This record gives sequence, structure tokens and C-alpha cells, in this order.
Amino acid sequence: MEGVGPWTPSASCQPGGRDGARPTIGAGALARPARSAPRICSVLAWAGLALVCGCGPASKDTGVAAGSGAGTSTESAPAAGAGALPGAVHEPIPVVTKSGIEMVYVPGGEFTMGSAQGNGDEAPAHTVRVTGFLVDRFEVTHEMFVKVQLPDPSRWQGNPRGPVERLRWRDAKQYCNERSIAEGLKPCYNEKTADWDCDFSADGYRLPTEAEWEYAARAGTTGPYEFGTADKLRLYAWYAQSAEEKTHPVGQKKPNRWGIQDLYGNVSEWCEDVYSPTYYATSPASDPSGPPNTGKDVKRVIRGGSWRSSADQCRVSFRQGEKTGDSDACFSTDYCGFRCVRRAAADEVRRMAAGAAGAGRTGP
Ligand SMILES: [Ca+2]
Repeated sequence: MEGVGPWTPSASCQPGGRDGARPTIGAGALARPARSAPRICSVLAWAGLALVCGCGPASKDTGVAAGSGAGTSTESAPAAGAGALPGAVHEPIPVVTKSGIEMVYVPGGEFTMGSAQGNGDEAPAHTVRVTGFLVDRFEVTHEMFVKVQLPDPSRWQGNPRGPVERLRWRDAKQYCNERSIAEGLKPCYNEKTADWDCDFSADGYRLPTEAEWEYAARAGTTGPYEFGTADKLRLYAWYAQSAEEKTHPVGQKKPNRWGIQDLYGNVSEWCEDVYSPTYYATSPASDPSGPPNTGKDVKRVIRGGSWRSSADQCRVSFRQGEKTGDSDACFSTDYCGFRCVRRAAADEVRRMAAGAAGAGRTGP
């Protein structure tokens, strides 16, 4: 699929615009909010989000297994570990990062990935176990992108809270590395390899795996939409029937029960995985990260649908492969954006949730 409608040249098409040397890094730009990040923000975010997203018991209108905790809530993943969060290890926890970005900690668990009722590439539905992780509450926005001093390739840039789009897969990965460096984390991506290979053991930011994305979107539910049926999609998503052919600032639609927003629609979200329509038949049961790259013109997974998608294309198990655009000087896919994830141990999550935000702050 290619983008439709007019677009104007951006930095992505300017000579040297985005393929040149790494800009003088935004460690300073991102580090500043860390020092001033008020502890109260995290506390309020925790309390407020827990109320907003209904992180406690499952609400009524979707087929949720017991509670709304992580999948079937078999929490024993390494990230949750022994130092469990008091009374909360099975529940998602909103946090604010060192650089002031809202994320949600999703405890590990098992869930049924894919669908027997969807398209052929969504089958077979199969059990997958996912290690706990932090996921951005929102799609990455213009203001977040500019903060790490990367040129913004987006078609629509009028509102700093709008999602970045028209973004190559590798540019999304570069943002992840810059954000990691700025927060003193180990970057996940090796920029010296052709595919910018991912070190999943690093504690920095990266794109979600397809399994992580679906696990976070499902939030313990089993149907085509976390909230129930397609007639409610308008409340949760900017998609073809509601978006008026453009993106919208993030966070205006309802969150899912884990407090994550704009999963459906607005911009489709890059995942780490190579796209293969037959992958589910052979994928590993624990933390699958996609099939190997078989060569050029490989497609990577995008998830969630976008401002131009049908309701069907926004389903939680709907899969789509998209060319990365990494060798396309004028990548024009104005519906491709992303959000970040990263691994975090339970004690770090606890500190973040308490407002220390991982910045070495142990008190006010
Ligand atoms: Ca989205």
C-alpha cells in the first residue's frame, strides 16, 4: 500500500537530510526534563491513569479472561522477577520516564495471538508467552521526535502532539537509539549492520515485536477489538470513518484497559519483525521476534491500522507488511508511525512509578 493524496517534500527528500552523520546528539535536549521531571507527575500519572484506564478489574463489555491483568496472568517473566511490585505485579502500571515520556509497564504473561476468524496470515491462533515490558502510552509525536534532534519527515506537522508519520523503519529505530542514549540506556540497535540488528538483551528503547504489540493491544481480551465490537471503534480510533483523511494529536480517543492510546488507527505502527504471512505456523512460543530477513525488498510488520484504514484493518490481530523505505529517497507512506518499548526490571518500574523516574532520584 502506498500513501494517497498530495504530500510535500520534507527532510526525507533533501540531500543529506537524513542519511548523513548522526546529529549532535540530543542528550542535552532529552536530559534536561529528566532533572526537572517533577516527582508529582509520576505519582499523578499513576493514580490518574489507573483510574482512567480501568487497570483494575475487567470492564464488562469484552470477553476478558479473569481480571484485566496480563493475558492469562501467568506472571513469572524475568522482567517482573522476584522483587515483585507490591500488590501490583499482575497489573499494568503507568510510569513517566527519565525524559518525561509516559509509558505503561505491561507485566509478562501468555495470550492467544492471531485469529482463526481473520485473514489467512492471522492463523493459526497460537499461544505466545511475552516477557514484561514498558510501552509508550502514545504514538511517538513530533515534539518527542524533535527532542532528539532528528529531522521530522511527517506530512502533517501543525501540532506538536501529532504523531510522526512518513517514517522509514530505520528512522524509527534511530529515534529509539537516540532516546536510549539520552537516558543513559544501552541502545538496542547496532547501526553498523545492514538491518540495524536488535540486541533484545539491552535495556534501551526499540520497536515492539509483533507479539508485544498485539499483547499490549489485546490487554487480556480475546475478540477482534479489546473494547468489544466495531460499532465502538469511533470512540477509540481515528480511522477512515472518523479521521477526515488526516492524523490527529495523540491521546484524544479512549485508552484501552491498560491505559494505552491510539493503538487503533491514527498511524500504523512499525514493529521489529520481518513480515511473513506463514510465520505463525512456526513461530516460537516464547517472545517471538519474527522470521529471519531473507533479502532485499523485505517487508516489516505494521500494526493497528491508520487514519485511512477500514474497521477491519484496525482489528488487534490484523497483520500488514510494509516495505521499510530505507532505500527509498522519498518514502511517502504517510500512515507509518510507531511507538517504543523497552525491558525493565520490576524494581526499576517500582522506582519509576514512585516518581524517582530512574534518574537516580531517591527522594524529593
Ligand atoms: Ca496507531
